[in-house]
Amino acid sequence: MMDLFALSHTGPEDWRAQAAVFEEIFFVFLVIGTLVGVIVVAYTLYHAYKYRDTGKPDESFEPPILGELPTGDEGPKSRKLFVSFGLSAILVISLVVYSYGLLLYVEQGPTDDIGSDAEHAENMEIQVEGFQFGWNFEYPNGHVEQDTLRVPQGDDRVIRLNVTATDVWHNFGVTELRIKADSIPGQYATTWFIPEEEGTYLIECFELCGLGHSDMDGEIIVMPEDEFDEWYEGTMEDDETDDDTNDEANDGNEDDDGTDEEGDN
Ligand SMILES: [Cu+2]
Repeated sequence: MMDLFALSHTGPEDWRAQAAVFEEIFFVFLVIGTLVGVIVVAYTLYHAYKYRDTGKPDESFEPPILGELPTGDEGPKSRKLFVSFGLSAILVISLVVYSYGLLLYVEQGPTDDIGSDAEHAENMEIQVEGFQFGWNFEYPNGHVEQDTLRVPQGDDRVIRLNVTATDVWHNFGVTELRIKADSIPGQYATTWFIPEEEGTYLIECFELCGLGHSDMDGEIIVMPEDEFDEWYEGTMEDDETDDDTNDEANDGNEDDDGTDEEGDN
């Protein structure tokens, strides 16, 4: 079943963002729902009019008898019932199969072999960690950034997020990208997006997690690839410098402590 649907989509030309998938599902249900609604209401009104009380007895009208079961082989009335049941069943089952297929795609993402596919080596996996009250993003090179996730623009790459939390339950969501994942200590939830368009997307926490919950915002910045590369390379140097600075600072503290101890003695 999975092959029939979105998982057979292997190339970027077949990839679709979650937003596009959900918009399509919404559109299909809206159209079918409206169509069914119009038919049902029109049919009801038509019969309300056709069988209205005219004050004269209608000889041809056969009211249903209490306890009468439709058999499907006795005249047009029962056939009508079976046709409407049949059509409803076909409609509902098709919708279930259709949306289930798309949801499998949403769960799985456009491709399984992230990172191992040479053509799309620029796919990226980010570790997301929710805490009271913010988000930490760890890049493949080990660089950690708080509250801002920078990614390179490109409609042929997938950004995969591995979401967890350090303290309490949070929920990582970006409305505009239609992505959401539980952020729970000790558990990993995954979600993904395609950074199709440059821009800034608001990250919010969707699980009431404490006093600072409403300020638990962040942003995803989709930036031009070359700018991103430049920034990303810079992060490695920054991290090295940071480490050095920390080491020096620590050395300094140790010296201070030494002096204090001497003073106490
Ligand atoms: Cu939160």
